[in-house]
Amino acid sequence: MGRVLAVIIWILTLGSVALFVSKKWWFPPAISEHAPALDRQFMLTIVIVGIAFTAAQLGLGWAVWKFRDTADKSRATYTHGSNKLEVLWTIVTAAIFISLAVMGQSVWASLRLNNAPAGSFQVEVVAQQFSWNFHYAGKDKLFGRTDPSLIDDSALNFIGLDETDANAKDDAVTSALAIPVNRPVELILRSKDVIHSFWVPPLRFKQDLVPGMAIRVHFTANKVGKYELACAELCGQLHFKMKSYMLVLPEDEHRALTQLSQEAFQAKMKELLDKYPLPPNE
Ligand SMILES: [Cu+2]
Repeated sequence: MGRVLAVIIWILTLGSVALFVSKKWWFPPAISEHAPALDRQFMLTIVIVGIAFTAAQLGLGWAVWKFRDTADKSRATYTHGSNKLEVLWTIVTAAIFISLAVMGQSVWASLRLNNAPAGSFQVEVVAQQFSWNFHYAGKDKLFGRTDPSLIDDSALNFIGLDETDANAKDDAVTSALAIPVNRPVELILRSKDVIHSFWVPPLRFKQDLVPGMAIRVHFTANKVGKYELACAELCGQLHFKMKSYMLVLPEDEHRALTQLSQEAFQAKMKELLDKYPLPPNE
């Protein structure tokens, strides 16, 4: 029985490693400037923990095999273990994990803690149960005033835009996100109710939206196309319906779109969403 268990442990271990090595289920191709650095970091982490996992599980199988029940009825010996070894592997593990965290932190922080580059295209994102609102500043590049007391979902004023504000005249609010290619984009993320999470897997970008906060993040998408955008936070019963699309458009097509006022913007957006197909593997 001990031998069978050992072999099962080894098969399970090698089988799970094979799933990763084969890359049968893997990330979609990346579409952002920071993605290669993030993917490298991910790869480094998974290789290191993969080696540790494999070694530990093969060792477990070896122990199960070696110390299995046999005809030998002699008493087992008690050992307290080795303090030296315990200190050693704790230090080695801590050093590896702290180094990985420090290395990964630089990419993460560069998109969140630094200001967005000058000339970034700004979009205000307002999440709610269970939809996305993207607020564009329009021709004047100034966002119209918003006020929570003006929020009226039945009148389709999901973000409480003050229509009497001059800056709001050319603003547009849509349920899908349109950004320019190869130009930094700054999102200002807010939530009306609970915590949501903005997630576009090919962008390698995920960020929570927290009620009461305006979280600024930035990134640069470098491949034109249509991509799925999901809420990655279980935010309520209809969480599964909280999905939309992100369009990454050529600069001129994007400029033409953002010059349009609300109704024309909506119509054009619909047209563009039909024009661009999803990447084949999605
Ligand atoms: Cu959500």
